[in-house]
Amino acid sequence: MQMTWRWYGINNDDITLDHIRQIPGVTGIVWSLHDKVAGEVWEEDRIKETMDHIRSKGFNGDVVESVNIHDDIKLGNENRDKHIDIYIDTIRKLAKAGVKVICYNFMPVFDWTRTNLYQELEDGSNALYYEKKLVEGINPKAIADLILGGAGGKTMPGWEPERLGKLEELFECYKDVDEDTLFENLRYFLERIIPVCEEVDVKMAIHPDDPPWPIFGLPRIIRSRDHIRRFLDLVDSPYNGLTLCTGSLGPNKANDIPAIIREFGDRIHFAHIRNVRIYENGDFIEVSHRAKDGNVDTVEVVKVYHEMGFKGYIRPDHGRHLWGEEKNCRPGYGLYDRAMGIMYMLGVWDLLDKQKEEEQR
Ligand code: DNO
Ligand code: MN
Repeated sequence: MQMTWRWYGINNDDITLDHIRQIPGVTGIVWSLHDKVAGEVWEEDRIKETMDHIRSKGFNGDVVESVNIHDDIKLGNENRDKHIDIYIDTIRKLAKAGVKVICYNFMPVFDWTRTNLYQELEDGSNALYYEKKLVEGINPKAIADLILGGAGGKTMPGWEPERLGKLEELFECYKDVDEDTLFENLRYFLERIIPVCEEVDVKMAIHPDDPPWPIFGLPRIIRSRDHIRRFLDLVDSPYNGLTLCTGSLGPNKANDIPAIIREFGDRIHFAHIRNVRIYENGDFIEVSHRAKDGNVDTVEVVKVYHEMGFKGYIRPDHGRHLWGEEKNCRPGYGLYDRAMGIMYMLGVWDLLDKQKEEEQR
């Protein structure tokens, strides 16, 4: 296992690499060029500048999250090949710079969706919250306004104001795209990119849909054990793999996450770990990484990774906002709760290492 931290880039993150150096056990920085919208070319010098900066602080920059996919690819329209060519160009450039894993998602229109970015918890901290009824009752534009308004101008991956300005048009384009069509469009994309990934040794790692159910009538196809199986079978190559995000699969109690990790372990290249608390009415809130605080058995999750000798990358995913970060930090990406999450995971991991050593003696 290699512990990593998601960082938003030079001059784009209040949390610097010097801060991150002080968190025990972190060896890698998960990065992206966050000003790039889906379909834009990534320049080699920008990639090099970021990689050099990351390496100068003693980290590796092996994982990029994300290179976003243009809607023309998800829609499977006549412009898709042009956008796939650009995607391949980015894969090649990232490989040249030493990147090993690319995380992406295939959610139409919206990336992760929440109704309140700063919902207060009983301890006075706050966190990302999803109110099921609200999403069922309002239109997509209202959600987009709510999220972009709440973020106070900070870049948030998947929520690019440029793209979301054209929501109505986008929804119109997706009106005939159902689950099967979306799977076919994903297959087309993978069949073109995976041979390149095999050639340049870059592993693709799809991120599950968040929340793990369809919203606003849009299909969502990476959200359960069966969906993941179908996805992996589209192109049966180790380079076609997963980002296994416990917080994204977590809000659906039917998802047995430890069992999913056991089953698909050899195709997991990147593990996102976080916890969610699910309420009876289907609402959920993001809580600390501690297993007892929510519905995801994070201890069991770490245990399964340990048992299988997981060699991939792990990062704490979203955390709560605390100790002055409330309403100030990039939603889900404060310093303190994620740092505590790392210590929690490493605590479990180190104990398991010790037990294993003792068994072998
Ligand atoms: C939440 C985050 C996601 C992720 C993208 C990857 O769980 O990990 O927003 O960054 O979906 O494309
Ligand atoms: Mn995640």
